Amino acid sequence: MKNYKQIAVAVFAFSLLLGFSACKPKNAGSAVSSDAASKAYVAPGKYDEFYNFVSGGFSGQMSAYGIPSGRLLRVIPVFSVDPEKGYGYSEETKPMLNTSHGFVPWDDLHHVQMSKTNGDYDGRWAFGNANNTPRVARIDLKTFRTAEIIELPNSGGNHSSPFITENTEYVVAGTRFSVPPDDKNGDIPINSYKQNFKGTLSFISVAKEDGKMDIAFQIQCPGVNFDLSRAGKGVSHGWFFFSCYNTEQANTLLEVNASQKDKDFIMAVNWKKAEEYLKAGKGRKQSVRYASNRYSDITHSATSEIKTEVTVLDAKDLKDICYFFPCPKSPHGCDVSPTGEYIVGSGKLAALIPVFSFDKLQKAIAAKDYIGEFDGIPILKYESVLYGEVKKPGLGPLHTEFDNNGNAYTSMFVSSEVVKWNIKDLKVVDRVPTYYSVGHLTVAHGDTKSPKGKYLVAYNKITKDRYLPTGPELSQSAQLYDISGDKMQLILDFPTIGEPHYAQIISADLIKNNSQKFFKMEENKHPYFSNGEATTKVVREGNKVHIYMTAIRSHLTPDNIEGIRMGDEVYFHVTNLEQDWDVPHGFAVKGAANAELLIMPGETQTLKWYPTKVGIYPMYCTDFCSALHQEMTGYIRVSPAGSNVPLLFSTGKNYPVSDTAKAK
Ligand code: RUQ
Ligand code: CUA
Repeated sequence: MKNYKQIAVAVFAFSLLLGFSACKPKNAGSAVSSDAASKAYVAPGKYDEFYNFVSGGFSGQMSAYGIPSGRLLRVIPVFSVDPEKGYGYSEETKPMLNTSHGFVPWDDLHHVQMSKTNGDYDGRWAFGNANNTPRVARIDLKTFRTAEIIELPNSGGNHSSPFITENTEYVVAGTRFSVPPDDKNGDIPINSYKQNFKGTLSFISVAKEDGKMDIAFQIQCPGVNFDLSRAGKGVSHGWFFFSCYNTEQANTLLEVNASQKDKDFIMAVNWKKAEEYLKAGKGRKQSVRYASNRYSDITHSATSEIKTEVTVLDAKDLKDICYFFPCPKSPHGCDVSPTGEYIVGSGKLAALIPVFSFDKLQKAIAAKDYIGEFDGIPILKYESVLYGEVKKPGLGPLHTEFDNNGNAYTSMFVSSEVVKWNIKDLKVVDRVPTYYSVGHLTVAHGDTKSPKGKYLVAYNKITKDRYLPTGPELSQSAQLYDISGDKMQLILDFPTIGEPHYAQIISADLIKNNSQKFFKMEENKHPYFSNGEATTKVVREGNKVHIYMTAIRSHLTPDNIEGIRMGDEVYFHVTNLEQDWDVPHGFAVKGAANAELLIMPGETQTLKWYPTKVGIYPMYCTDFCSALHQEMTGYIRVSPAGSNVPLLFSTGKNYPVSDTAKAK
């Protein structure tokens, strides 16, 4: 029973974390003062100053809001199929969700990261992680669409991901679950964790011009859980910091067994050094399988390729890449100040917030100020790396972001508050309640070298009594605070899609002027593109029928099709002929078992359809596109297998009845 006391403490602390006694602030309903409404008010027809990209958690999507209004602008489908956009249903987008496990139609997206140039957002791409089947996605902010998804081998639970270096050199992903490497026999006892399980960090390169991602290298690390991370910046550019928990290396009942130690670690990774080793050929080629999926705005189609090799650097052998330093207690967030000098570790179970110094870290490494090793990785002395501790910040610190006046803002899950403290003297200067149990928070440009301050949004895990009830599941809440003054002020609550984890707030100016208005017809290289109504046709190849169709206000061409037979596999390749902003057409046919299409101007999209009965099937445009939208319809005739009804298609004319014959 030697650990009884530790276990009791850990269980108590975790029961707090689980929300049994999460504090509900007093005056929850009346904390918004009367001038708040005007601060969040964006007049009808006026634009918001910022975009807020918010993860959807278990919905697998990302959503874009306007700040300060809290208006939901768009849900961007990323790791889950989305009937609103046909994503994952149209033949063109299905390959985006391919993995080495086959087609995976949903996942769990936790973290959003904007691409950066010189340590600040550049408005080109947003990245997101799939937590379950480990992947990283890149969203093109011209189109607000997922442009690429790359799978990560040697990983399980891709949580400390995707975090980005100051010029988007790398997107980094640390595995949450350590697992046996993919090329080893994984059919081993689970309790051989300590011998056989490894933690892997993936460094994904991002091509400067077009953003294409590739796994540049992986670093194999000791088997622990990697939770979150941040790239160094400014003085610490060239380094990465990862919070690690379960340094107990437990494989069961982690809530107790991974909470034994007073301190876990933050791991500092010298990625410039890792690059040198890679160049010097110190990496080991490992055979693996992972999918690389890319969407083209020219072919309007995605391709999926299975890749079979990664280069792995071993942190144990290549001594000066990785260093641990202790961090109390089960650290979650690991955040880096705007100058890059301070690293803030947030121990979920700690009663203080340790702030580490990059300068001291460098000196401690040079002096080999080690207190030991963990699985071959040196552990630096806590005091040698520590800048100082924020005392009595609150309970359950999770995540920290920064403003432009030298302040840090930390979310406190257990005490349900945001705590503002000064980076230099580590004194708490303000605190404000959240409703309730805040997880992530974000400040405008709050993880960059030049934060904008102004607004902070808290993303809460519990919302009881904030909104009209909606059955057993209540919508999650985001709360907007004005942080421009000395005192933080709550100015707005707004519901979110799915469960929000991390989010970022970016100046609208960086995105709005580049927004793509439509796709140019002359650039369309889709293999089943029709460049006008004159080139529409219906082609039979055995039991496959390809319908080259066009849509324009307010008709489909062809809109009468006969000669389809039972047993046919029918492909509607619909090109939207419009060349103007905001004129999508939709497409649906009765009995379609996958979904509908939504086709943007100049784009071609394909719906695959198996007719299930002989008869007449209506089809129509599903997007209200003009006053005559209800007229944008057509019919398809399906005859029995082996029928001799000729293949006929038309718009605006009728064939003589004799041509269309009767079914045999
Ligand atoms: S997590 S509530 Cu998945 Cu980013 Cu911290
Ligand atoms: Cu096209 Cu309605």
